[in-house]
Amino acid sequence: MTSSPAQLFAIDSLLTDDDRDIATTVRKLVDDRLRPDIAEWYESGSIPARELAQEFGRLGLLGMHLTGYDCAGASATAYGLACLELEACDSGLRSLVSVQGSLAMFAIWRYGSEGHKEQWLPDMAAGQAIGCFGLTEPDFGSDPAGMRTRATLDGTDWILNGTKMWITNGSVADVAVVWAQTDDGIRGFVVPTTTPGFSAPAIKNKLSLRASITSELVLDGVRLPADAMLPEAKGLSAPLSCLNEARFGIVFGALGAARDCLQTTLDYTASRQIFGRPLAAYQLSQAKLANMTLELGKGMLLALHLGRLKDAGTLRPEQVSLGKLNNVRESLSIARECRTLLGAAGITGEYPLMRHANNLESVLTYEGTSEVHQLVIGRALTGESAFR
Ligand code: TGC
Ligand code: FAD
Repeated sequence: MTSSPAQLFAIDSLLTDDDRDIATTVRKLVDDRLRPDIAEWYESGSIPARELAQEFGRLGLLGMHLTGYDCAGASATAYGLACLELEACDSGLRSLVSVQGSLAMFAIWRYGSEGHKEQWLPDMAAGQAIGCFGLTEPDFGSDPAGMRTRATLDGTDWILNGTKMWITNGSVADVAVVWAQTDDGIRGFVVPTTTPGFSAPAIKNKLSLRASITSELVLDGVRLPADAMLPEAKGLSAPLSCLNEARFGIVFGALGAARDCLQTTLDYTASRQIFGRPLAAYQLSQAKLANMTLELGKGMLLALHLGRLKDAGTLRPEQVSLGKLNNVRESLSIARECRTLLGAAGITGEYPLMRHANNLESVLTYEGTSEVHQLVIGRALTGESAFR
């Protein structure tokens, strides 16, 4: 008799019935609807984003941890588990859901006016409207405080000028949450993407996260009414608080990619005959499998702990950094180690290992690079800020 990594850690015993039901439902969607097509989407570098958003919306996955405005109001842990199941298929699919729910919808839900919420949130929850979140600029990624995009007043209208870079969902978005400097510090704006002066050229030639749309946002004299500004978002802490939400989803999500790699490798090594015996029967293979199982299980315990803290309302940003740093780093390491066990077969698109590993390179970088999270943790430990 064999045990899966999750069974060895008795992960199921830590989940509520609701958590388990949500994970099972998303896993079924992944197996029935997404897994059959993902290799093709990745290879062609295109996804049916609108169709997928509507499908995710029907399941209540968009803004699923938010309340009201047709959002599902699920627990943070359930949201994390949904991210994990989606990322077990591909990080790009989890990205679509993260950016929609944790970044664009959360920004409007937390900082928007009642009008913004009513206009956008129900359609976004249903996947009828797609959102993106423009914080990063070509010269300001880790250091968004330096952003150059500027909003100036012309009478009561706002005029936005600038460029945002690496923006997930940009080219398919109906609404962009754009962060800009004003005379009053950094503020957020709700920008319908049909506004004259707004364009979102897609970024091509990505070798990572190919099943995800990444774009530039060009704001060339975009004129917006006074009420386009998010009234409650004042200063950099507003966009950074949105990042906490998306980073939390990644803490779980990355483990989905790792689980898929490890399961693929357990199956492969059981059937691959080498020197007359299954590859799984060699001590070196088992040492790798045991080490990877330990890291996956420890990552899962950490994710569930952070999920319970978030549900209790006590989760701190530096604790999210602990989870993002550890779980993405270890998942990437698992994906690479699994690749070695498949030998040459591991480099093909027949197996998901290189796809996950390539995707996790982006996940390691976006939502705060590993180095940024080390510095956040370092600051919490020492009281010394080493960013500048
Ligand atoms: P700092 O002085 O530390 O903070 C400025 C103000 O913000 C507050 N704050 C936070 N608030 C909420 N949550 C957090 N995590 C916060 N971190 C800081 C802070 O208390 C302060 O408030 P106040 O009231 O005193 O003004 O700011 P800093 O300029 O020194 O920067 C700190 C640093 C480097 C940690 C921050 O800039 C950072 O996190 N940089 C990384 C940028 C990043 O992660 N960008 C992600 C863009 S979105 C994305 O990648 C989407 S990918 C999505 C996908 O496809 O899945
Ligand atoms: P840089 O900030 O230039 O960093 C380069 C290197 O310097 C990194 O290794 C970094 O860790 C290191 N470094 C930075 N600061 C320090 C320091 N103080 N000390 C030591 N080392 C340091 N952004 C959005 O706003 N919205 C999105 O939807 C979005 N989606 C993305 C999708 C993809 C596929 C990718 C790849 C990125 C996306 N991003 C998005 C941008 C992402 O958040 C940035 O790439 C990330 O914040 C890092 O910024 P950068 O690429 O400019 O790297």
